[in-house]
Amino acid sequence: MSNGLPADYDAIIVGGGFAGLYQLHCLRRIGLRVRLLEAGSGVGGTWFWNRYPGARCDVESLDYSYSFSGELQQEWDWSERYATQPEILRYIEEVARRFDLLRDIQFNARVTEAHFDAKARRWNIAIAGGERFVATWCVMATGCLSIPQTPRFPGLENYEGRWHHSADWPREGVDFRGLRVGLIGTGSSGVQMAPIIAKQAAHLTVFQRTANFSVPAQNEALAPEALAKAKRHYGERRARAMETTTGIFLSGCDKSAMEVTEEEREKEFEYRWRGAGGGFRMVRAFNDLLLHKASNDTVADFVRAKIRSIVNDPATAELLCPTPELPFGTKRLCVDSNYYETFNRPNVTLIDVRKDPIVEITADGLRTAASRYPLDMIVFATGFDAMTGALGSIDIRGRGGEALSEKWASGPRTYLGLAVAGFPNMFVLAGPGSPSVLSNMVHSIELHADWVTRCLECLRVEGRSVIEAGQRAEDQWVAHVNEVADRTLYPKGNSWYLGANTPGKPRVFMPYVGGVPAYRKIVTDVAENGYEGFLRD
Ligand code: N01
Repeated sequence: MSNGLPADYDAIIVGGGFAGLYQLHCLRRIGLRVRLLEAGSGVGGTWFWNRYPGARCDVESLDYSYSFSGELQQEWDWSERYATQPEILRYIEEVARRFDLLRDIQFNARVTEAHFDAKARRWNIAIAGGERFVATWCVMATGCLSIPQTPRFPGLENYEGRWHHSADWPREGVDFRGLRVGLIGTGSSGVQMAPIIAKQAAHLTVFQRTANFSVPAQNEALAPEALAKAKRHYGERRARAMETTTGIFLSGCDKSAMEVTEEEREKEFEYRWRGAGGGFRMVRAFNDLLLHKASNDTVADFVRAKIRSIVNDPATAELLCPTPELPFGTKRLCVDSNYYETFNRPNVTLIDVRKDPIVEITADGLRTAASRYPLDMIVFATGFDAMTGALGSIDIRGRGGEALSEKWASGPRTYLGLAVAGFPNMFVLAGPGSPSVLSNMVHSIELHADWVTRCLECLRVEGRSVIEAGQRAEDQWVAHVNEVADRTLYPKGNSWYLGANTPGKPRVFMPYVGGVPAYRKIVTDVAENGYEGFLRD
């Protein structure tokens, strides 16, 4: 803005994680002038911020990686089945370097405002500090889990120890040695962290409000021969993954849990728990675990029996067992390495804060309704304002000044999860209304970024400069997203998929549960039919 005017681009991309980086690469390839604005001081998005001990992906590295470049795919060597945060961050940094992306990225640039000027047909965008940009296209690659949530316990400001949130972890790391550490939250982040903190801290107290299901990752080093073999068949692996509901290469069983004998069921669950590589394979043990309660109960009972067999103290084991009100897998399944075993350590205590809620943070620790817990450090693994939080943190205004936050006051409304009626020329990548967090995010990101790129190319060829989701198409899509979710057990779990973890948030199932192949066909058909449901000018 050296001449006082906003910097002018064809496209602004907000966010420098997996989605934003690939979108930048694609849009540059079709010759657009693009600026990517990133709030952090480096690339990586979620993998930049979530540096807590034990952070690793719950999707296997060979799948949770870009497929667009055969060379990258062949030349990058993953060291473990489930990559750690540092390794994923190194990978993303390598992608930025290899494709020369950094020159178009502005770091420490938190977007605060994006207003559409209908007359000029352009987006006016501002970042914290006041710098302004204008662009024809605005792509929101802001992530689904990028606004951390720290509960507003009274007294936190007077706490004399140190506290950290899992998603805003100090870059220099944290030394737990000799400390009495309190960990609040037992979702994926808490479950990954607890075993590692327990090994270092003098004492770890885990404050659990809801027990969730966790299955072992069965993580292991990827031996060079295994990696070489996987790479020889990478194309096949990707193709098979794309035909699964989640876009992840995992073998599934095509039978109902009710079709087989109890012995066969146990054998299948045991195999997936132990032998087959752990993780989300358990969800694929039968084809109706997330559809029918009776089938779901069988896997829920299996995991509860495992917890009771691992945890020595019966009262602690019971407390770790999810209650029947939470169907297995309806809250995101946790994938762990030695989580339940951690509660057999003499320096670990589990506290039920559902029964005895946290009432305040004191200068020297934490107080529940019935007890006091002196703590040198508190770790919040309390999650995110998921899926809509990042967009909600930007003042986004569409045609006529309508605020996105108002339009979404009763839950997010999109057409295909890609665009919003009333907000022309804005695209959302892998957000609400698309398979997103229920799928291999990297696959869904590539699908969306490719779709947006092709769309902008078509518009250019046709000499158009505006595209907007039609209201009717959006209404029909929202109804479809809800209807498909209601056919499953998902809405029965009080999860962040529903916004249930954020006080005051409307209870709406946000991701599209219809599966990756069905979704890909829908968005491809829409494009091939001349962007059916969109208005173009
Ligand atoms: O957050 P969460 P997360 N008092 O929302 C508790 C991805 N991820 O950061 O269930 C007491 O799941 C809350 O309790 P409750 C993954 O998609 C992936 O762990 O609301 N407790 C819950 O136990 C994941 O699902 C990976 O009753 C409070 C916990 O905090 C998503 O990120 C790793 C509380 C929050 O769990 C989010 O995971 C990490 C309060 N006031 C994350 N408020 C992998 O790839 C909240 N809690 C493996």
